Amino acid sequence: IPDVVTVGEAMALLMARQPLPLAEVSEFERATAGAELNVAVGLSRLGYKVGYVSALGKDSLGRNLLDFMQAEGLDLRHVRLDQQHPTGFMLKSMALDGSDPEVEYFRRGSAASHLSRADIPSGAYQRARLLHLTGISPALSDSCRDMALTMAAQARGAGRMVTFDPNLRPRLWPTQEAMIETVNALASLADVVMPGLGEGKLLTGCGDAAGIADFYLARGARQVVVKLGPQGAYYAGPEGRGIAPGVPVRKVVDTVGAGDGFAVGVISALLEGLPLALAAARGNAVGARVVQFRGDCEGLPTRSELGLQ
Ligand code: KDG
Repeated sequence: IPDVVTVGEAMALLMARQPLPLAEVSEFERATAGAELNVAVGLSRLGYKVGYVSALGKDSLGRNLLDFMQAEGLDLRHVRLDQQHPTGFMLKSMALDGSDPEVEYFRRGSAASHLSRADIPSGAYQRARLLHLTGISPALSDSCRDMALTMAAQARGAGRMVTFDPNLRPRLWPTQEAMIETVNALASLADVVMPGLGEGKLLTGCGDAAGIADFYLARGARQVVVKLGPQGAYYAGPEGRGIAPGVPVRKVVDTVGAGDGFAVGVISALLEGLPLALAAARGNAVGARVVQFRGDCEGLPTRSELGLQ
């Protein structure tokens, strides 16, 4: 039985080696991407058994991802190989000043976008302690949205912990209204909701972190952590509220993946029974490490790199 189950799209990532607009870059470095995959990898590096549910095309990008996921020790029993549809990929620019890089997706019609309710694992996966979801998979297609909502409702109904990162990707949604509606529907099925401050404002209409936390607590969340970037995170739950201060970083190399690193820190700490304040602090520590690496998941630490037993 895995400790954690997550579902999402794994993508090949081509990272620019030159600080130019993507259309002018001639050299790329190959890596991997996918918000839930990053979380899966991070939790696996911290010693957890993670079941990753996904679909890959039967192509070289899919084989490369499978090798990577195997090397990271993920449980891949429920990664389906799709004969008909390709593995998605994305390009990422090199940002030299710590700003968010330019990202371009090639994922429409991908194998993972064809995931559906029929891919929901039964058996051991239904007994995992925790299900982690983001707002990306439900954006991929109607069948993916149905799958994510069904998995969340099942896990919640069975009393398993559900963690949720809205991870808003407006360009994957037909309209902003559809995005807000589905993401908030998923959030209301989660025990722990972890929006960024900007995302939280857009999703709730509230102007500050405390208001965002109140919004989700009133809709069924037990704990809310709002990411404040370099300022750290605001947390609210039954044990109280407060700010876990940000961890200073010498140089921000690439911001992408910081939120996933944050989720890794929070989830691992909650699995260890730590209070939310310490979980948010660990989230900050992992996020701060991830922004110092170019890849989306290269900076995810092992236990000893994080100073843990
Ligand atoms: O959170 C990091 C992700 O943005 C990245 O790895 C790719 O899943 C991804 C997406 O859809 O943006």
